Amino acid sequence: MTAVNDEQRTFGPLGRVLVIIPTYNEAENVKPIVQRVRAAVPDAHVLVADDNSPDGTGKLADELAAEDSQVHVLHRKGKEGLGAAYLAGFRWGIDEGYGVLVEMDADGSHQPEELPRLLTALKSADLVLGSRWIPGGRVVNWPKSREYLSRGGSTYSRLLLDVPIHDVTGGYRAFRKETLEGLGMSEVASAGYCFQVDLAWRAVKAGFHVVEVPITFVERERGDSKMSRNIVAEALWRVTAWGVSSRASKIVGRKP
Ligand SMILES: Nc1nc2c(ncn2[C@@H]2O[C@H](COP(=O)(O)OP(=O)(O)O)[C@@H](O)[C@H]2O)c(=O)[nH]1
Ligand SMILES: [Mg+2]
Repeated sequence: MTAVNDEQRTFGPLGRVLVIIPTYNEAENVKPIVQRVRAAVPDAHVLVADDNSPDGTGKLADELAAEDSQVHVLHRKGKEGLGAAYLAGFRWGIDEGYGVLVEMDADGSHQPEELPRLLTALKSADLVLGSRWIPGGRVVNWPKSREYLSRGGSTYSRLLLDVPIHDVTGGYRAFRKETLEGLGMSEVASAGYCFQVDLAWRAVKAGFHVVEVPITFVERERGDSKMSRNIVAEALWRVTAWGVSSRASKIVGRKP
């Protein structure tokens, strides 16, 4: 799918790193996660993208930003979903001149201590995905029901969309700025977890070199998951609709 053989490709320097952490009611988690990122990758900057959390997460993030010039806060007007928060964060980061944009949950599931490995892999890739479902990847303290949903969602998306990715719903990722600029961010409408499928699929279709590296995903200890039936339903109908329409266009476009 890539225009040139990946081995022949040269990848430019990474540039400055921005770790984007979307938050909605993460008051117990925001300080520890920002501190862990700052300790694990001291050169990186952090952007907390808060959807006006009623529990005061945004104010706590402001306190962190006041003490540390490498911490920034994007205050959004209300809860609009993970996808919208990331898109706003990506735009902010690209405008501010960062070369690498990282996605990371606030709840500690994505361990900042693993970020150096993702960044190393990005030196010879356009997009790096932290993967639970390749050898070396694992989940800790996850209920079996969540594991089946995640594995099932990834397998369904992989087969239907024909993406060669094992963990396509995961949200621990590092993008080069050029990758985000080249995958048509302005057309992304997905709000919930299918946002992750959407971006990965777009990156593969655009011919970018996408690499999975194993991660250990640790279930949150504090605060509540924002996972809902609506989020699962959105992912199911959107992925199904994408799969059907891309297959239909392949059949129509096929030469006899
Ligand atoms: N800004 C923003 N962040 C969100 C929203 N929904 C979820 N998040 C954040 O996205 C991350 C992943 O959500 P989480 O509830 O842990 O999902 P789970 O790990 O699948 O159970 C966390 O940092 C949440 O605070 C939202 O609507 N807006
Ligand atoms: Mg979580």
